[in-house]
Amino acid sequence: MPAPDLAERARQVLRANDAGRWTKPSPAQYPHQWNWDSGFASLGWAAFDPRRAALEIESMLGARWSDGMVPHIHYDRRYLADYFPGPEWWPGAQRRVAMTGELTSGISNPPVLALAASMVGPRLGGEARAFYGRVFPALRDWLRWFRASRTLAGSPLPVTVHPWESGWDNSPRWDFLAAAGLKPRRPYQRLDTVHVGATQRPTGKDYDSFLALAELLDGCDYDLARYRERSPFCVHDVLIDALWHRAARAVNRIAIGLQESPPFSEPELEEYAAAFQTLHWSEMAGTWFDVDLLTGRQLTAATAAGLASLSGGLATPEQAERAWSSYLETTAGLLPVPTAAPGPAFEPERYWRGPVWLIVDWLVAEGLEAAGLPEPAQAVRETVLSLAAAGLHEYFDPRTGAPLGAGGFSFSAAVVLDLLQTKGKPAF
Ligand code: 9WN
Repeated sequence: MPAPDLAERARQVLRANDAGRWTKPSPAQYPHQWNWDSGFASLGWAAFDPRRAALEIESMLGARWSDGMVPHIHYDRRYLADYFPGPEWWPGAQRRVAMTGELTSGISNPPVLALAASMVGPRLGGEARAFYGRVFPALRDWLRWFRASRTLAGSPLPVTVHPWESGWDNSPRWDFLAAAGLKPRRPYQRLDTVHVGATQRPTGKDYDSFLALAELLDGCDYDLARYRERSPFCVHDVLIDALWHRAARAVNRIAIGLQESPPFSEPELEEYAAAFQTLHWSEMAGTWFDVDLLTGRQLTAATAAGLASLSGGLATPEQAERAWSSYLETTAGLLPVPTAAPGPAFEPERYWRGPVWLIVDWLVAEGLEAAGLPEPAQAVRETVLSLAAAGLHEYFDPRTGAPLGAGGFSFSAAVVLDLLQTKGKPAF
């Protein structure tokens, strides 16, 4: 499909999903504002309406908690009946919002939003400084929250407490959770299989675990130490950890442009980067893995999370080369980059268990480029554009490229728009 036609289709998706101050991820399936979705969506808006991009970021930050946390869902009161689970599954969250009346979930998301702010700013021309001035304090406080409220003694890396927080809900990365056999106390009715076939969604067992963890977290009043004692799910998520580093560097650059002192010192970032490598890199496998805090072991499911973590800008060129070529080998014959590699856990049509997600490809391409591998980065970007031509869906079958999941998907459209235009310079 010619680039101008694809760009127009992508713009139409964002316009159709525009809820005013934020963008619904998809018209029917996800009617609220999601944190990392808004980060990606802002990159798409920035390609043709930079002020709307700025609003996307600011509206997400408007849902922050008073301790700095920026939640993964910012509920839209108009559509509460259309999505499950609603804010009633996170009652404690509603007491913690900085702005009275906002409704949110009780967990966070990969900090793409901070990185996106540094990419949107340059598109705002003379309005960039004012935009950075408005978003800087909330972005800084959010990143500090990861360090203040989500670390345990002995490591500077944040702890992830829920598969929804990772954004990779039912990935084989989190299959160990099933063994705990969690069930929520309350009965519930899913709505996600109304618009998308059940074979493409998480299973009933997955939902039991997701909801039981939400109850557990809320029951612990979102206190990490208490939650850790009771929960089977406490991990160092390789992608969140990597993106925190990239986001912190972006926020430091924003601070410098505003003539403020950078909130994250060089020694702090260096200590963080060293901890990331020690904890997540596997010399044997040649990639980065998540770590289960309960056992202290790496979770070695063969997924694209390690490759996506290249987007944190923490890899040496040799590591990036190894991680890329080994994943290519294990996923030979499939379109790049399947979220999980063939093996017992691989399900090419089910959500995060194999399909290609364009946002993951975008992150992988960013990371390959940052690690000095522009050719594979370009190949991944071309795959994004050719998959998108088949429909701007939520995810794609890695065998055939067939579009799957919800249609008219904002973050898929957004990364396409970003790739079709010349890159903005980072911050100022
Ligand atoms: C739960 C909105 C979100 C994405 C996630 C994706 C999916 C929600 C769901 O949709 O999760 O947060 O209901 O399945 O897994 O990455 O942010 O697009």
